[in-house]
Amino acid sequence: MAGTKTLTMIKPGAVKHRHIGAIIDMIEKAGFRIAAIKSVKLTAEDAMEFYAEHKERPFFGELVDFMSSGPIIAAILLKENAVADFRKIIGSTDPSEAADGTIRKMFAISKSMNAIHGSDSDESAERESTFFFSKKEMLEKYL
Ligand code: RTP
Ligand code: MG
Repeated sequence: MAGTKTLTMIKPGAVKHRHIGAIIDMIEKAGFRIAAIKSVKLTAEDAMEFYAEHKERPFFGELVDFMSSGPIIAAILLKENAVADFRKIIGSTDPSEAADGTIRKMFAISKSMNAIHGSDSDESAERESTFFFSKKEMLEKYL
């Protein structure tokens, strides 16, 4: 089934401030199923690989430092139209522009430390899921 999967990371700031439970609650209440989930700490090399598309951007160094600064939660989420619907509930990259009730509006500290990631396309969701999870871990029993 196309368009049913997205990959999220609860970023280091939100984990440090103990917002994991509140964020997962919002994700489930929005209709997503958690197909796989783990706590990991990225190395700087991991973060560079994950965000390679941004390597020429001025914020890349800051992004890599932040994403490797502490543990994150990575999860595969399932829902129809998952990529677009998830980006709606996380809100704009910059929390000052994020709509009320979105995860970034509630939990982001700044544009760099913006609480959560969501894949930007079905292709990214596939690549990012494989980055974190083996085939065995990718339970798709809800599909
Ligand atoms: P993400 O990939 O993390 O879900 O975020 P996004 O699609 O909303 O934004 P993207 O353009 O892909 O940027 C990736 C992450 O880089 C950081 N960023 N900092 N300081 C800045 O100007 C800036 N711009 C982007 C954010 O952490 C953003 O989520
Ligand atoms: Mg992005």
